[in-house]
Amino acid sequence: MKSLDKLFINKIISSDKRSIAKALTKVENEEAGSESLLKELYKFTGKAHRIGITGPPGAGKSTLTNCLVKLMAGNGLKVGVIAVDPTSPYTGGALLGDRIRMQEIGLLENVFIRSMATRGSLGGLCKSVVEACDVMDASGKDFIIIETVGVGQSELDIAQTADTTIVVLVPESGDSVQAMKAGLMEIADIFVLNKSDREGADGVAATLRNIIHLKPPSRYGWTINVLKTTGSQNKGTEELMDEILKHKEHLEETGFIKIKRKEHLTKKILDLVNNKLEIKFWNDKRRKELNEEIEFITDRKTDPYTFAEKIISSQVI
Ligand SMILES: Nc1nc2c(ncn2[C@@H]2O[C@H](COP(=O)(O)OP(=O)(O)O)[C@@H](O)[C@H]2O)c(=O)[nH]1
Ligand SMILES: [Mg+2]
Repeated sequence: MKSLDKLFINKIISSDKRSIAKALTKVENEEAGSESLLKELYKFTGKAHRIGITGPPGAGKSTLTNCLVKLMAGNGLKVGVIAVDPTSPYTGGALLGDRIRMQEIGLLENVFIRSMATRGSLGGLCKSVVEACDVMDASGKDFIIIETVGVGQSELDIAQTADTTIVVLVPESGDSVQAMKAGLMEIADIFVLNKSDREGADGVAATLRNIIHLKPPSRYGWTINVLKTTGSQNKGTEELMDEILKHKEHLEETGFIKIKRKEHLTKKILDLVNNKLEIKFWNDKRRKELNEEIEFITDRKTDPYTFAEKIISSQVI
């Protein structure tokens, strides 16, 4: 490794904000050398506890993140935030007041905030988010919060890197049913019913508790709780912090943290290999072959299955 690279690595692991920012940009844009950087950083990762916060747009994820970050930083903890949300206050999508409030926390000494755009493929985004987490992890963060807007597959994928996943819902009708449909029930370690200042909050919380009660017990021996918060008034957020710490301790005491992380890493390696194979496989020659044959396939002169088998077994390099 070049001495310049070594210096860069050292700066990242000693939590130098400018170097972290530079590393994140490198990784996000898949610049040359980003993979060797990640290779070097890997041995410094694994110390941060990763928290995923997901839920519908406007549920209060950023507001709650803001509260949690303040609590953590107030206790001398180092925190990284990754916001994957086009309407995130970090990226300027939200109301001005919210935006200013959120940017404040980025100025705190031990806090690093990064927003990531939802451009490109979801798979690509997921890879970037996990890699950004690794960079922050290596930089010595105690906690990393990943905020994702819960509308599709992305939050399910991103749950694959989180140690603790929080699903945020609001007392609007149909929300809990929606959450069940979207598969959010499967990934939640903690349910938060935010905007509890609104009417009907108790009823929805009770419904959620009933739904959870019907579920088979979690593989990790953990009981999911439903917490009520009013993020905009900083209410219930200390209880949420306590619940996160309780979940962290539970995973550590039972050894499930290692199992969970092994599963995450297995998934990551499968994705990595699939991705590399795909890029290698679809070289110019094979793409050309596909472009040529698509005509015949469309005209029913041959079928996609025969073509797929043929191209896989062909020796084109
Ligand atoms: N009434 C009420 N409003 C809230 C609460 N929490 C957040 N908000 C507001 O809801 C809006 C969306 O919040 P935000 O955190 O940006 O939601 P996100 O899209 O999930 O990140 C903002 O205007 C917040 O001020 C709450 O507990 N009660
Ligand atoms: Mg947000």
